[in-house]
Amino acid sequence: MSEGNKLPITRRGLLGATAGGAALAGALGTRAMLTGTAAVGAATVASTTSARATGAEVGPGQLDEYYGFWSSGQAGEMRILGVPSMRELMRVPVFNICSATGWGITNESKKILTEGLLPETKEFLKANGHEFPPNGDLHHPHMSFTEGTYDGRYLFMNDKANTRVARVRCDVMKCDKIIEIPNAKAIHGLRPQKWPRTNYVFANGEDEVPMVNDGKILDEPEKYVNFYTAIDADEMKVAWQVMVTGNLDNTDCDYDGKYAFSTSYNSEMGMTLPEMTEKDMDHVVVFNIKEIEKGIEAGDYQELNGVKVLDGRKDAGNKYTAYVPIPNNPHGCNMAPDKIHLCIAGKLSPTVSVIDVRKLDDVFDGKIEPRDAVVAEPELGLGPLHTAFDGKGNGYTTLFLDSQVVKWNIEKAKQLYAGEDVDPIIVKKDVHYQPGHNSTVMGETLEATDKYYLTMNKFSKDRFLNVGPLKPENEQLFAIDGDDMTLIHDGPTFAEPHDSIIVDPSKVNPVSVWDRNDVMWEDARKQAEKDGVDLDDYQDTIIRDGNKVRVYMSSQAPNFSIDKFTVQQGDEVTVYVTNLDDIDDLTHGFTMNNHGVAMEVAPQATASVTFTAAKPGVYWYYCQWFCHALHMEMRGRMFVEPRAS
Ligand code: K7E
Ligand code: CUA
Ligand code: CA
Repeated sequence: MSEGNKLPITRRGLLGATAGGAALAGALGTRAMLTGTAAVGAATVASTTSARATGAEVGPGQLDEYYGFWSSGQAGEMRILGVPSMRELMRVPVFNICSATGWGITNESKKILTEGLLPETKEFLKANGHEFPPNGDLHHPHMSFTEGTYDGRYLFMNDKANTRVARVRCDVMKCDKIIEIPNAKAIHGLRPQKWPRTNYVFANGEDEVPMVNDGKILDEPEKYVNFYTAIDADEMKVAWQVMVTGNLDNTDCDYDGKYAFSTSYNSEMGMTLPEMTEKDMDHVVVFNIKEIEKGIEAGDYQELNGVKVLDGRKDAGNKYTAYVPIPNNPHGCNMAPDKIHLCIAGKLSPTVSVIDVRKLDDVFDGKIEPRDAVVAEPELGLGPLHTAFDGKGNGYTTLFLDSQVVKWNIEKAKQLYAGEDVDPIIVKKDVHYQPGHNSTVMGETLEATDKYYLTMNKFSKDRFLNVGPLKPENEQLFAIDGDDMTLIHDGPTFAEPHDSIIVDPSKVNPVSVWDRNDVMWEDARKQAEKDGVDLDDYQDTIIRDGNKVRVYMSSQAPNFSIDKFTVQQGDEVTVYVTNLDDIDDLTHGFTMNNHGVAMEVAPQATASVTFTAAKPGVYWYYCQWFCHALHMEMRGRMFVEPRAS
């Protein structure tokens, strides 16, 4: 080997020198090729080989065993993956603007993005040239529950960046509601109520601000507060809020409908890093749902920005909240499917604190101290962030600093806490690298399984071809149904899937074609009625209404029913497209050249978009979803006449 060909002596170099990228990919087989994990580390090669023997492989054309619903962090969308192949099946725009589907461009999506904003937010966004926030930070997607398990109706998710909560309809996999939460700032933790059903979605603000945040109080942290919010899940309206001491991070709730929980890493109410990490103990706030509902009935609240706010601060002297001391800047908050154990990850403490939720009645009755509800606190490793469960009494906790997952037994952790000489740790596995959230199949429901374990890693370091200074993150899937945890997938992901849930397909049943009566285009239907147009059975119609022009057309491969229309410079033009095709995959689109306009029109849907025809000339519109052999020909012209004046 000449000097120039010599590979540097690194793990990567050794691997490349022995096998070579392509040969290695071949050895890994089809499923690794499909998921793009051609050149991975030595540990993975061995693991993948054994995984193939477990039958976790999903061949071409085969369906996955499970749905995965993924967040995307600062990308603002929700993603749907197939598990175990980890193939990305769909992206559902929520808080982001989407070029492909027209989310944030169509009238239907703009309505959803704006109608739930607070009036003052609309005002200051306008000053920044926006109708709605153009970004979002989606951390926590969770499905609606009935009696402790997923019911396939909705997915709920938070936007930390703009203090919002969104709902996605599982029948069509589109967002139908987004609300901004008043008073609170930076909605982070989010969980739907598990029992008896998701009447509430619980969401906590992370950032502390003055109660009335109007600029009169600024750098006076002692006057800051934080809010915990319960949202009516059916109405998507805030039901109540509770003011708390300290900030809040992540939230979960029990399987009895009695309590909700939220971690606080800043019980100090510090404003700087040294202040926020000053104390050894922070806390978990326990919210007593029945007492809170009673308090509202009794009128024990103040109304703030249209929301009933109860005082649940530490010294408020009521039964709305209890504060359980927890070490040290805790983060993850995960309720075990045994209905008993709440696991709080210590983050700066190497421990997970286990709270027996059955003891909380006694805490609220003053019979025991809050800290007495802690029944185990095993030392698991450095930087514990989140815990997943297998329904077999075990927890799987991510260790951010150790770059490991630790599988441990809850019962043994309790025995250890009680003074017995047992080791609760079953196995530790390296993950690559710096894991945050994790999930198991149906793991946050009463139907938790020990099929697969997913770890969502913040860093990929040297695992993939270098793509520049911004690196992908990395996700790894393990089979956990054997004695060991076997790595079966290792693949990159774009920013930043914080969290995910893995759902049995028996719970989810999306339609393939829209129902013509869907509420999504209710406004278009009403406008059409006013214009004497029946959206379900109409002649092509162009309505002029002052300087407003409404163009109603249909699409049927490979044609728009209108191949040209004329407007005048300065007209406000609304184009309504109804897709008359009604078979799978036959989505059309409508893109108007040079107007920043594009939208998806899926089978049997109506979509509309409004723009100003500003400059005289000829403009072609076209279908941007490849629908037919003559898809390129699926286009037409808009003539913009100079305004006669
Ligand atoms: Cu741990 Cu926002 Cu759920 Cu990310 S949070 S990791
Ligand atoms: Cu219709 Cu492409
Ligand atoms: Ca702290």
